[in-house]
Amino acid sequence: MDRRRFFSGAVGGAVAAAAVSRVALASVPEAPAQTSAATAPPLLPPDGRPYDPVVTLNGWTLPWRMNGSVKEFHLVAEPVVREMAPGFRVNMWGYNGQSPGPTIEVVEGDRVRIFVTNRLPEHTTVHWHGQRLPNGMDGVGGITQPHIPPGKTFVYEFTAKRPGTFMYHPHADEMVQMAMGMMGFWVTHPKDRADPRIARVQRDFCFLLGAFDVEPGSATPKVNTMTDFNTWAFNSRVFPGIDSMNVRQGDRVRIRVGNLTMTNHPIHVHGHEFEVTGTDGGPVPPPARWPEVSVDVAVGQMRQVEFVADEPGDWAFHCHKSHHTMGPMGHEVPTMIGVEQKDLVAKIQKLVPDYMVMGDKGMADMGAMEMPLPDNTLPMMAGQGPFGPAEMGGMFTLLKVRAGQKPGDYRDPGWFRHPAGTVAREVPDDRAPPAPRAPGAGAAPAANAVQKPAGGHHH
Ligand SMILES: [Cu+2]
Repeated sequence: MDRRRFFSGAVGGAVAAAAVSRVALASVPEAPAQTSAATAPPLLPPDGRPYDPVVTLNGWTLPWRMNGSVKEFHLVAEPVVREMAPGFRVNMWGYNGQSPGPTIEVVEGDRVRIFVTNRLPEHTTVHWHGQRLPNGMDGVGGITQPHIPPGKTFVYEFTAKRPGTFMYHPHADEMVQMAMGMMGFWVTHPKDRADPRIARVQRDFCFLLGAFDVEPGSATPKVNTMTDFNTWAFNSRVFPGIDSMNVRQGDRVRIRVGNLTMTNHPIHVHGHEFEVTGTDGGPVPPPARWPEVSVDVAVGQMRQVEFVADEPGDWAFHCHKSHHTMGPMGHEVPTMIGVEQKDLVAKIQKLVPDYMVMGDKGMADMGAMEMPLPDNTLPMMAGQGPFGPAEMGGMFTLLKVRAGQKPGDYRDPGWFRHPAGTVAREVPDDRAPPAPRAPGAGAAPAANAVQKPAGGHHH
């Protein structure tokens, strides 16, 4: 019930950005903050040059103030509590009330001034990843600028020279600050809306890939982790807490993904082929594009993919590393497929009371099982679909394509209603053709032999 309400209320709900700080210095614009993890509707530009705004998955766009011809933004680096999924709250560092920070949207050629206030317990900087700018605005602490001490406000100013997909993040105590969630998205829209390299699209989604090491039962990421991350996120949310991308059938859809984790993520779409139309270096020239259904987003990269959403349905959209679509789990769990463990478990639990076993028929059991979990931890595989448990977590969401979705409507349309006869279904044994086996194949292991014994295949 909670999840349903969360999904359906995510986009339609009020996401008014409240001004939480009246900065003493009159020349510094207010710093809006956002406390809801719902996907905010696109921020239609109230002034400045026109553009087609993006939608940040479980995030929002930072409002600005025009000062003469300069767009002024105010970021506040600060500790935040991010609800990574309903009931799972994590202490992070972020910007303006959230991790990741708000998306910054500007237009090619805009003069941009960004005030950055540091409310962290240690110094920080902001690096504008991918931008052409004066060297002293590049945000590398100690190299191109002094660090921003706690309590101080610095200002960055440059012209957004080229259109494309960018990110921002600290270049100060980087491993800790990024492990704590400090990152944000930046989109520079083309000045010329008829730019032949950049199609106009009906839906333009963006999010950052994130990895955290949150010990089950705790609420603060470990910051010295280098490889053993256990919580894989789109915009610091994990499935089933990630909103679906809801589009109208026939829409041209753009999805922009940035990777600030420490490993690569093959991002995969079901039911459609996409083209990479832009990278961290800018638009890909149209003759250099090719269709595919997965694109690897390496560390520090951004990729933007586009396709026409012409197949109605609820299509999975996820990282294809299968352990990145799972919630936290122990790293030392042995494979138990095929192992009879009835008696073993009781014996081990006498020695190790918390001992949990991986299922002897795979791990699908665990999606349905109510296991005792520490407080503030996600089930390892969660999410309920219309046909049962989804056995997914982490970097997973849905692309929902509907003929009836209105232009500009981002609300969740609910589960897809499959036309009669179009869902995989059970058939009686005698309706199935014979199942040939590879010549010389051995007998199936006992644990897999759930069906009637095949017979005649023992050599
Ligand atoms: Cu991944």
